[in-house]
This record gives sequence, C-alpha cells and structure tokens, in this order.
Amino acid sequence: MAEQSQRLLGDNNDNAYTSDDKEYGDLEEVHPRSRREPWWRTYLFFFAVLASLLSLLMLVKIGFFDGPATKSTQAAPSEEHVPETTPVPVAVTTTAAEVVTTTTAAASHEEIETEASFRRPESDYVLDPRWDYNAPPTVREYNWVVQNIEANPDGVFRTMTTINGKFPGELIRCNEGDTIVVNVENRAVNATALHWHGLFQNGTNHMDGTPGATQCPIAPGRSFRYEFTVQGQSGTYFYHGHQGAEALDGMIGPIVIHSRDEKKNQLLPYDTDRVVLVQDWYHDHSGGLLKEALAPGSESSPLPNGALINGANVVNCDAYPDRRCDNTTGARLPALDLESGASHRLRFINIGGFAWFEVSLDRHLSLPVTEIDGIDVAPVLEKTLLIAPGQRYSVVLTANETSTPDRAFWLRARITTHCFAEYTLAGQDNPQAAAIVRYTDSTNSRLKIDKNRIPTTNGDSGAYIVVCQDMNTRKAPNTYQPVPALRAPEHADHSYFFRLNLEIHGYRLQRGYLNESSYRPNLLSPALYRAIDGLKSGNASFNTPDGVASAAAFDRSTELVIAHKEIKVIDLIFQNFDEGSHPLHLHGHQMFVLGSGHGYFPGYESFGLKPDGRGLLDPHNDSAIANPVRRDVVSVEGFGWTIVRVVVDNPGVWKFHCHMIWHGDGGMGMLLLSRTDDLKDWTIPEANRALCEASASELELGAAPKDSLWTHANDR
Ligand SMILES: [Cu+2]
Repeated sequence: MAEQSQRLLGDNNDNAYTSDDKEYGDLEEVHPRSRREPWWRTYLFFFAVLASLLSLLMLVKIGFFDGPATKSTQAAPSEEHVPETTPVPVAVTTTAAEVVTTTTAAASHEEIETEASFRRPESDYVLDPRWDYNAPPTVREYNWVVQNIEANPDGVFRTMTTINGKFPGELIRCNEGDTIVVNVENRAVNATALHWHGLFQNGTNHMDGTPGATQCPIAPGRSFRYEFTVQGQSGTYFYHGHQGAEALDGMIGPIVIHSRDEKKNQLLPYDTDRVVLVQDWYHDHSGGLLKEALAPGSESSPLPNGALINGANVVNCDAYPDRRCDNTTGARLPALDLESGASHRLRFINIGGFAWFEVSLDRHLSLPVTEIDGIDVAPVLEKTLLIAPGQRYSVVLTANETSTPDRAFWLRARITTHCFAEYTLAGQDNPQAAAIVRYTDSTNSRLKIDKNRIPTTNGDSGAYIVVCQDMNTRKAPNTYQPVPALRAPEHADHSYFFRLNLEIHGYRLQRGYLNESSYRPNLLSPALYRAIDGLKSGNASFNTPDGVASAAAFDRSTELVIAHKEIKVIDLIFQNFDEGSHPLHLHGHQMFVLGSGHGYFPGYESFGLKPDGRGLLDPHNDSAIANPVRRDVVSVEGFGWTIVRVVVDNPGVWKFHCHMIWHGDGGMGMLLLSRTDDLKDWTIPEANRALCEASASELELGAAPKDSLWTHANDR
C-alpha cells in the first residue's frame, strides 16, 4: 500500500540530486566541444551541399525509372513472394489528397520452410528523406495479420509470432496530429494485444493495448481495430505485443513521430535518419520460458541465447547441435551504409524483453545523444550507450573517421550481463550482436568503396559497463537538458512511496512486488471497464478520495490501483530492495525524473523541495524542477531509489510496470486510475466489449500462468 513520505529514511545528502543550472538554449554552454571545433560546420556544410545535389539526382532517377515517389520504399516485398491466393494489404496510407495502397502477403508455411521470406529489408528502417513534415493531418492505416511462423533470425529456427509473417514489424511513421489505424486479425495460436509504447493515447485509453488494464486480449480468430490520434509528442517509440511475454516472439516494431519543430529541437543537423533496433533473443518460445520463470524455486530469470540488431545476427550452428539451424539463409549480419562526411541520426531502441544493452561503434567514441524516449535533448557526448529495455536514444553520427582505411566499422550491441543476477550466458551463447557500418562515398571515385567489405576493427570503447544505471542519472556536466526546456510543477498534490522487490512467498514462488501487491491482470474484465461501470453506476467504492483505491473495488494484493480525480501532480518514490535494477515503464505519460541514487532515498530536502514535494524550499533554487529529464522508462538501480513527478492528466487506467519482462509478468506492476471525474462519462466501444466475449481459456492463451497452476488454489 502507498504510504506517505514521512516514512522516508535518513538525511544523507551524499546522493543528493544535482542539476546543471545552465539554460538549455545555449548549445555552446552545454556542449563546449562544438565551440572548440568550429571547422566541422564548414565540413558539414560542404557535404550537405553535395548530399543535396545527390538527393536531387536520385529523385530524378527514381521519378524516371520507378514511378511516383509514394510507391517506392515503405513496403517493397518482391513480387515473387506473393502467393496469388492470399494477398493481404498491409500498408494503406490515406490522406485527404490521395490513397496509396501497397500489398504483401501473409507468409505461407511452405515458403518459410524454404527461404527467408520473413526477413524485412534493411531499407525499411531507413527513413525516406522525401517525407512531408507539413502534410495535413493524415490517417495512416495498416492491416496486420498476426501469425506464427518458423524462422531463424540468427540461424536457429524457432516458432515466432509475427505481423504479416515479417520480422521485425514494419515501421509506423507519422507526423504529430496524424491518426493511426491498425486493423489486427489474429491468426496465431495465442491471444494477443498491441501496445503503443510511449504514446499518450489521451482520450483513447481503451486503445492502449494492455490486457487486463485497457482491453481483453484479441483471442485467436478474432480481429480488432486500433485507432488513435498522435498528439503532443514526437520522436522515437515502438509497439509490442503485451499478452504475456509475446514481445519476445517477434511482436515488435518501431514508431517514428515527426514534429513540425523537429529540425529546430534537434540541435545537431543530420542528413539521414534511421531506426536501429537492439534486442535480446531467445531460441525458445516465450510460453515455455514464462512457465519456467514463474515456477516454484525459480529465483533467476531465463537468460537470452543471444542478441539481434534490426532483427538479425549470425550464430555458429555448430554450437547448437540439438537445434535445427541454418545460418546461410535467414541469418545475416545487419549492415548500415552511411554516406561519408554526412551526419546520420540513428534512433536506437532497446526493443527486447529483458537485457540491458551497451551499444558502441568502433572508432567512434564520441556519440552525441540528442533524444531520450521521445524527448529532444541538447547533445551530450557519450562513448557508449547503455539502454534498458523499453528505452530509446538517438545519436547524430558524423561519418568523419578517415583513419580506418576501408571505412568499415563494427557496431556492437552487447548484453550488459551485470544487470542479471547471473553474470554469464550459457556457454554457447554470445552476448553480443554486431552490425557492419560502412561508409559510402557516392561523389568521390577516388574513395570508391567495396560494398561487401567486412570490418576488421577491434572493440575500442574500453571496459564494459557494470553498473546498471540510466544514462540520464549522470551528474554535471553530463546531464541531459530537454529541448525546449520544460519546468516540472513546483508542487506535488500527493507523494507515494513504494518498496520494490522480488520476493519468495508460499510454494517457493518468486514474484515481483510493489509494497504488498503483486500484480495479476484480469484478462476477462479489464480494470478500465470495471472502473467506468462502477463510476457510472454510482458505486461509492470507485468514487473514493485520491490515493490507493478502495479494496472493495480492486483487490489490493493483486491489483494495486492509485486513483485520482481531476488533474493532479503526483510524486512516485521507489525504493529498490532488490539487488538488480528495474526499468519502470509508465504507459501514457512522460515522467519528470527528479532524482535517483544508491542507498536510501535521501529525502526531499536534499534536492531543494519541501517535505512531500510541496514546493521549493528556497524560491531561488529550482534546479530540481527547472528542466528535468522526462522519459517513459526510468530505472531504479539495485538497492537504490528513484523519484519521478507525473502530471496525471490523462483519463484512464495506465499500467506502471517493470519492463524486464520476467519481472513485469511476475507481478512487478500497478495501475494508475486517472481523471475519474471524466471517466464516469465514458462509454467503452462495442468492439472493445466484444473482445471480452471470448472464453476465459481463449483469453488466457499466451498469458502468464496463474499461480494456481502450482498451488492448486483458485485464489489467483
Ligand atoms: Cu525488473
């Protein structure tokens, strides 16, 4: 149960939050490197001109040979993979002015057996520069068939759950203000739901895709239409399946939202833009792993077998004699071709389920980070990136490393094994995926470069990171400054304290806990619908004062709900009693990160706030709230604390959970129920209600097994 912050322990200031007082607006102040190196601007300008000329030439070429620009890059499966019998339209983009339809096919079993038709072309994740940032609000519609396939992203074959038979999922790209429509047809064996990670869904909580919170899962054989408008946010996001651990089976893909002010708020210019997914990879289906993770006596989570970059890697099949493995078709090394001298925005997304990743590029040890979880930030140079599950970082890489003769470099994505309870993967498993980064030079024949070269660079980023802390927790001068600056509210209406833990209770079951609560989704009756029904009918149990919701409305042992009327500002303080870090994700919101550290929460005073967050101690010192980092996945380090401030202005039920999937599915989660004053007037659409008509056994397909599987009790 939530407790007031008087309980907070200690007066130790060692971990006091500190903040750089500098204004974000002066790039030279925040990013002194650019003051020392004025030459690169001239260099960049020169290449920008060249790149523009080249782009013009390419446009002419495409117009001449390939027809209208609108047809070319978004979905370009080769025609030979389209069986005549089952064409399925996948990307229908509708604008006021035009309708563009492209088609591909649901993969048939036969073609999966013979070749890697599941593989998404690299070019799908390179953002087409001809994008219209100023297009009028557009409806972007996708038709997705969820289906199981056998595929070998890294060589080892396994059963996957995919969207339209492809892996990873297609890029959703839109402008702020656009409406996304995704028609999902579930032809897979398990139930499913799609969550749009980081998207606010203000007014459309029932489209958030969270089984047990905002919807019933889409049972096999059923369909559902997601429809929502993207407003008030931009940057890099992703979608993933949210039933059980299905995200580990292939139900993932990137989302890029363009702001009208994108070029202004990204303080480093860039010539190209692309998405780079990193993820842990298991050779077994998530269903079995979930059962293993939650079984009696299991105190450590299933560890991945390896890693993927943009869905690809190559394992040595000899290491897996008991597996069906083929690393000649399907498996491949991902490759990024970057024009020499130009600047390239790389949008890294840790789209995996459990592992933190350290990402580095050989010979490029100053990577300017310019975006965190959808928030533009003034550039901060990093040698490597440390990305927790669910987090995103953009870097703007200038391809100017000329001392490496063949201009080929390894991009490394390494699982940070120190973030696990057990530090090493199984003997045959490799914690690292690598991608080839090749400079290209289309303007200078002297530097004409072989497209097939393999890098020979050695890892040079130094020792691997062993502390699992978010990069934004660094002290000045490496603090991140959001652009434009946004001040957090001075005064919190409520402050809640949570003990975060993995605990072993009866029957030797280890589960995730927030205070006394271990979350279990009610897949048959989502909390949102129960709340709306209760509020509408005048049930007093649902219309309670701000705070922990009534036990009569929600069972606190399995469904901790923090409810608020109207728009409120709340502080959430997490004290981690576990040795491992927990990256916590709040649906539908950006959180102001007021502070974090090791040991016990040092108290509000240590970063200049009155007890319970009720305003500034000294009106002249507002460093804690002047422009804190905002993000939607915030970590609490092992035996450490984190405090976030959240404006709960978004009506609905929002899941808050650890994004390390075994912890989240093991119960480390709770719900925020917001704007109950507004929700009482809501009507849940019939299409949502209809999903709940499926039988319990259908709705629970693919979900975390109930504790009663082992305890033979019916209570959970
Ligand atoms: Cu966790």
